Amino acid sequence: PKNALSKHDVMCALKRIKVNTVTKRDEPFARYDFQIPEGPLQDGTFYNTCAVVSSAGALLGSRLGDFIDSHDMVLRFNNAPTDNYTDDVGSKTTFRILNSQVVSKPEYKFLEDPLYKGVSIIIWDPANYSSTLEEWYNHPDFPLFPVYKKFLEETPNADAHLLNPQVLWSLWAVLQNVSPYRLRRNPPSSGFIGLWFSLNRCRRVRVFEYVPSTRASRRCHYYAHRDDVACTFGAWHPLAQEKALAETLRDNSDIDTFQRGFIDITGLATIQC
Ligand code: NCC
Repeated sequence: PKNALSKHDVMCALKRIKVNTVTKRDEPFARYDFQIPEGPLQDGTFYNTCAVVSSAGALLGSRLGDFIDSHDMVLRFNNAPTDNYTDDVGSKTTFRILNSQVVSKPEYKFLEDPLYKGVSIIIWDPANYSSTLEEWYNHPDFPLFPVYKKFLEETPNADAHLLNPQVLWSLWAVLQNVSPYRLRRNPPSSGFIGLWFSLNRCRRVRVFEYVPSTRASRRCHYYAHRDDVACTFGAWHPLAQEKALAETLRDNSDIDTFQRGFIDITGLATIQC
């Protein structure tokens, strides 16, 4: 059976996928003089405890803010705010993972909004399965590259990197390998990218309202009124598969998971493969 991978196998599969971001020496980015910072994200800092805060509506009323802020690193997604929601989601942000819509669509004001200043940023956009960086540059899903270039030029000490799109398909392959049925070839959600990134950088990772707790509702985001169950269970992203996999990796109690609303996963550094 295809779903016979052990937890250890899955951890090792995730560990084999390296945090690969575009460098200023990669073409075509070198030729167009993108001011991509030299070092790895946050200079490669390794953290003790990390909080990955999903944007799920179920965070509303959770009062998990202080607990989230007690982590050494806090990772958030897209335009998810903390102002006005700190009781439930905390106020600290170390990283943001952004999809290319948030970078490129004027409504998100990526260049102006203080939400994107003073934090480290990982940007992703899906290239075709076997595209080169050159092909990706010419045919991104959303027109992120000119905006990213401008951000690097306008933001002193920007720590903003592009995830190599190959990583997305490597992550997708892990999801496919644990799935008993065939997945559509759509990239994982920002949430799964954040989970994988944190497992690489942290001794312990807590992921908030990714595996839905008893607070789960039809509400999409904690910060907006819109109802849409697809946000929690997936439509385009293989979200249900991501969450099923994440649930198998947890080593905390059912009370934590389903009442308090977080899963706890050991980082990849100590896993022997
Ligand atoms: O909604 P989104 O994700 O920004 O949420 C971030 C991550 O939190 C997890 N999540 C969210 C809502 C929910 N009810 N349950 C959850 O578990 C998911 O893991 C999700 O990845 C994205 O992944 O980038 C996504 O972005 C939005 C949207 O582009 C941004 O919010 C900007 O407005 C996508 N929605 C649309 O394109 C309409 C969404 O599909 C995925």
